[in-house]
Amino acid sequence: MNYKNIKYAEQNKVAIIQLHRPKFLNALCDELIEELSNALDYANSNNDIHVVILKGSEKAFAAGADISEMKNLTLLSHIKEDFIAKWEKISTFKKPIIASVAGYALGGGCEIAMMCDIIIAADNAKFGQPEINLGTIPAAGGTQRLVKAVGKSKAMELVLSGGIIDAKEALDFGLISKLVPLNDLDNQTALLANKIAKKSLPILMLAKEAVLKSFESNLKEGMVFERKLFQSTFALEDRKEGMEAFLNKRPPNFNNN
Ligand code: DAK
Repeated sequence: MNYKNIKYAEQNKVAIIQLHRPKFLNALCDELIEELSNALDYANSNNDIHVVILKGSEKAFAAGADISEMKNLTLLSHIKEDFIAKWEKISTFKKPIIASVAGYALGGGCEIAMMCDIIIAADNAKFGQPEINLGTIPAAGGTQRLVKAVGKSKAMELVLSGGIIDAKEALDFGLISKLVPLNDLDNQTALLANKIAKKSLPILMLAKEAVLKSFESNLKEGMVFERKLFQSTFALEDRKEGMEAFLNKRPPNFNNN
């Protein structure tokens, strides 16, 4: 695969996608988003891949959408082309995806991190939705997912002031699941990814789908959905294997079916 703005690698059952536009702090230009979308399609179609890690550089996960491209957009261009579709490839990706964040995760950068299932951040990470400073507002979930992650008051503070929070504050508010030293970020992300990658792929996908449902449904609907997915695990060999392995005091040998 010949990418210009990202790097793609596979290690065991984990795909690592690195945003790689260092001169522009990984600003998310159209071409980068297109490549990211293609890489996710590839990781999705490869049955050996169970987990994806999305990372940037030490200085920037991504400093947002590319402002030099964005400045030329018009209402008409937005109406004619729905730019969000390619961005949403991340939020609709069915396998687990971990954002490994160092440095700036601003605007669209913060939004794509929030589209991922888990965010692990280095101690130099900085999160924010500074679109207000550009005379616009977040457009890839920054007013929606952020509220769910950190609550209304903190989300309002960030969206209305364009302020930036550090990794410690992001951890305190529940935006990230883990804060690690910068020099340990890759290692800690890989440890978690490898742990998840050992599980049954179809069961992982069902578990992810069930958790995501909570964003869109009330508790009662979510519980019904969860129960249906729970029941459907009983049609899979891996459910049988998991329980038999426990009862026979041995590790499970999942075959992803
Ligand atoms: N776009 C384009 N270039 C960027 C950039 C960005 N977002 N961020 C940084 N750069 C470029 C800088 O212009 C500079 O380029 P040169 O001058 O060297 O040519 C280079 O990267 C290095 O940046 P700085 O010199 O500024 O580096 P500093 O360390 O001094 O500052 C910074 C780092 C991150 C604080 C600063 O670069 C900064 O404030 N960047 C902009 C952050 C920002 O405002 N981000 C939000 C962008 S709006 C949508 C989906 C999503 C979105 C919109 C629509 N649809 C699907 C419809 C999202 C919108 C946004 O993200």
